[in-house]
Amino acid sequence: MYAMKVPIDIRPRPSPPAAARDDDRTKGPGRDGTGTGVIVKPKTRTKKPSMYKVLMLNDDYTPMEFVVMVLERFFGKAHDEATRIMLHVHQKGIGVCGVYTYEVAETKVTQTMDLARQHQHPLQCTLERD
Ligand code: TYC
Repeated sequence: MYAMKVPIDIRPRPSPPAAARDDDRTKGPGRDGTGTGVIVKPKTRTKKPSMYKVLMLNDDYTPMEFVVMVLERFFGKAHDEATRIMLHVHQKGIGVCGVYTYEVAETKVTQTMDLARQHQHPLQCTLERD
């Protein structure tokens, strides 16, 4: 009896090529199990958000310049456009400052009402589903 050292390969075996494995490359939409594929248009699950008008109401006391300043500061209007909207509200009683998603519209209403209150102006601003 005698002992003899025999070399053995202890390296990890390489895994089979990805395409030969039975994984999800052969399953699902556009897969037919042959390893060939067709291009499938992905389902688009996008929903347009509801939009909301921010309305401004006329009153007898809020200064015109204050309303113009609010439209410039919170609604991003240029001076001429802000003046046009303010005059429309002054003459018709109500007007649209802009149309936004709910949270943006709500923020603009709050900013406007807070600043008006700080200056003790009765300016009113509200939301309406577009
Ligand atoms: N009517 C106001 C005035 O004569 C001006 C004004 C315009 C007030 C628009 C509010 O939303 C408003 N001073």
